[in-house]
Amino acid sequence: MTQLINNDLLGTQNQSLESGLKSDYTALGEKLARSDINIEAILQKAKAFSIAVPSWGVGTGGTRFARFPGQGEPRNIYEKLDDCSVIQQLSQATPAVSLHIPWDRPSDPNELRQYADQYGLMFDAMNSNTFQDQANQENSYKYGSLTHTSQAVRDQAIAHNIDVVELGQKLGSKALTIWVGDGSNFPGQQHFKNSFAQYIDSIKQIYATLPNDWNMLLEHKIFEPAFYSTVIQDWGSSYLAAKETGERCLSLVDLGHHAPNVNIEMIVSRLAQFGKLGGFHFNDSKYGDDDLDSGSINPYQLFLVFNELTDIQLENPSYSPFYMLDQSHNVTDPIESLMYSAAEVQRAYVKSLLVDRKALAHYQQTNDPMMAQATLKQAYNLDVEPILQMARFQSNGAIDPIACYRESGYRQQCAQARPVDPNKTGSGII
Ligand code: PSV
Ligand code: MN
Ligand code: MN
Repeated sequence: MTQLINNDLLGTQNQSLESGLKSDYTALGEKLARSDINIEAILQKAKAFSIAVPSWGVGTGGTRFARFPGQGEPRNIYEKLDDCSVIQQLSQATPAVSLHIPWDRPSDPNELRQYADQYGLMFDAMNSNTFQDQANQENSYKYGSLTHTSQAVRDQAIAHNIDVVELGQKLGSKALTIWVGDGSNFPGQQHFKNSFAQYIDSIKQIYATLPNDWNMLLEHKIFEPAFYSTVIQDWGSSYLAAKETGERCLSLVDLGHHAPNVNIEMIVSRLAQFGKLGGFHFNDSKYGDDDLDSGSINPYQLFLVFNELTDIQLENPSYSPFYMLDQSHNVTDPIESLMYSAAEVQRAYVKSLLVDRKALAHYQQTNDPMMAQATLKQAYNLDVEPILQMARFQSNGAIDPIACYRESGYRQQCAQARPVDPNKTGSGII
């Protein structure tokens, strides 16, 4: 397998941290054993955890005001895969990449698949894009796409999604994620019922062409780019559309797509209870769809989301929704952010495995809110870093991914090999 970070360097780095890790891991194992938790069982689950990296996340995002490109940014999908392979090599938690079409459309899908294969990378859910006009496109999406008043525009958007599925099949993907920004900026601009009916009609046509082993994931978002109303604005609309469409049409929860303070973990529970929770876009936010690094603002919320997921998996062990990081990196090195964020999501997952569910059920049943919340906090407050480090170490990743990455000089090599493209500065798009 091709590896872009020198393995000797990785080995030397790990060696210098190994004995410290082993004593931390032993101490944590003893502590957990006192609560009848077998650290080795948790370690195996941590090692099996994975989350997809978005191809667009390895470039600097930018805001609608400006984009400040970083050094050595990837200039095409092949260079993006190079960066994704570094993230996977060091973090050992991100074996798949999620593509956005047309941003990442390959001229030869087989060649792209082989390129990913050499790194052992796979392709996760495919993302269609009908929120921007593409070059040489007949109809504009200015007033919407899958929900547009004009049948011709809707047909064009449907055809694009079908095309993305066909491409994804060649790459080994198994899901299509649909997010549309369709909506309105003024009261009265759009007929609520008609636009939602048009959306459902459109996604039914896409669903009809979906391969049998594929899922279709509907992503809701409260606002932006539409500022008065958005057609798929909430989990209710997403659920209704998914239910109308078919069994393999599911809802996807992006953590940044809700009003501040909304109880997202409860949305997770509701969707799962009725068999419609299909996937996640992880990120964090303070105000809106900020796309900040996962766990950087509200790590407790992230833990509470995983607390629900672990609860669901107790009843249904084979349940595995699609996980992807959906972040925009403006002031950090995207590779560092994605490695760190993958570990933060993994951390929330591991902590959720440590919740004493028998005790929690008892405190819920006997109406003891103090002890119920303390039971969650007991797991959340544990420092599980040794488990995450050991998971990476035993999988040939880095005990300290960011230190190893910085030591490798990978970014500096990219800066030489990939000079900044002056056409890609200026205003941001996502
Ligand atoms: C929209 O805000 C979103 O979260 C969707 O997932 C898009 O595909 C992604 O951001 C990238 O623009
Ligand atoms: Mn998203
Ligand atoms: Mn978003």
